[in-house]
Amino acid sequence: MKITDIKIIVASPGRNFVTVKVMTDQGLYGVGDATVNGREKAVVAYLEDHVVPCLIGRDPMRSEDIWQYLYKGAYWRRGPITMAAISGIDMALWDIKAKAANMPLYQLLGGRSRDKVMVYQHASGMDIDEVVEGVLALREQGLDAIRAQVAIPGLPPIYGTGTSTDDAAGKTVRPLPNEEVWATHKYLPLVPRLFEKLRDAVGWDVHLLHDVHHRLTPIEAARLGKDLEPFRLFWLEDAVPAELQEGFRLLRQHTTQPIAVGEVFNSIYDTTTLISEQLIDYIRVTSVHAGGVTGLKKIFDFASIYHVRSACHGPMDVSPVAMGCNIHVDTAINNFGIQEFSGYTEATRDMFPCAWTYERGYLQPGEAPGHGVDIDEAVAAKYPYAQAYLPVARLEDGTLTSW
Ligand code: EZ4
Ligand code: CO
Repeated sequence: MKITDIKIIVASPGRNFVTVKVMTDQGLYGVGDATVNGREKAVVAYLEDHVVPCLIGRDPMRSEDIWQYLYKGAYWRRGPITMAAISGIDMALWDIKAKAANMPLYQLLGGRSRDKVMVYQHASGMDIDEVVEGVLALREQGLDAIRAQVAIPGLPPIYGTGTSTDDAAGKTVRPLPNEEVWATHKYLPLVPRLFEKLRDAVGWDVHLLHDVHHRLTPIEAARLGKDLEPFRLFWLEDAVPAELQEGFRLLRQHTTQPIAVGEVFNSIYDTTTLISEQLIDYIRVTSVHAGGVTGLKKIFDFASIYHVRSACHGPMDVSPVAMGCNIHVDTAINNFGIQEFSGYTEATRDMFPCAWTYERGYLQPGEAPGHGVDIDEAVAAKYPYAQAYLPVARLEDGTLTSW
């Protein structure tokens, strides 16, 4: 089998997606996601100018060799743009391989290790009561795991609380980055109050999660971890900016609160200190940013020997194609933890017909050959690229800060 052509499709059914379609001389094709939210066109240029010309004529079955060719061959290695390009190609190659085998992808990864894939969804609000209502509503819908976020009283809405310019709901009201306001001293006492109320309202059978979104220093995160211990969260996510892996040592020494990180990681080398020193409990890499199916398998297999479990990042900007790959890996590995899942808009679902299914808090990969997610190019053509950015955050005095 030979690769004859690779199409890069950019479309915006409510938000931008970069989709790779690898064509072969045998009529089989594979689909991959290469989206980097807010930097989409950099990946398109990388693929079109530097990847596609090198792959025409190659054997698509050699997914490991092509992964290494693009990774080691780039010389500079890693980085979100390079790794998203590799991820998109890798997903498409695994799709072709599994279609050629006439099997769902999870069979090629070891077969089923579980009956269903547990997800968590997000509840958020402008005040604690609104979040409690949101969590109760998700409980009614069958969710066994729920992430809870609350806005800080007196400050404008921030990302993750459901009303900022670009959050999980995927609304972008203006093309340039929105500037949000952050105040740690107002946030730290608020979050334990939220979870106290939540435990009173929903009890102890449900998994509750919280995303700090990289906004704290290690000692601030340690304080929060200690304060949240009585409420037994499933995890505290992105408690500190993660490029300094050593920051997690201090946090770990101070709290038994389980720790999760990894949505901005793009290689196994971002995880080695955190995993081998057992500084975290869940690794949140995802197929589109961490090297496709091949990258996820390497990272999760490494994590498995240190009792670290998987938790693929899965908001709306991780396309249904990457979500499909995540679900197949989630189904096959032994050390699965949880899968983030925000659902998709109707336009997005029209554009990506898919075999995976969601029902009352759990996902299934489906039995279609390949990863089971396609792209309808006619639908994609109706939604051209629309410039959009993630927000930035400033302290109340105007200092730029992490978000
Ligand atoms: O901010 O995917 O856990 N989920 C998140 C996400 C990320 C976005 C960035 O593009 O924190 O909503
Ligand atoms: Co997050």
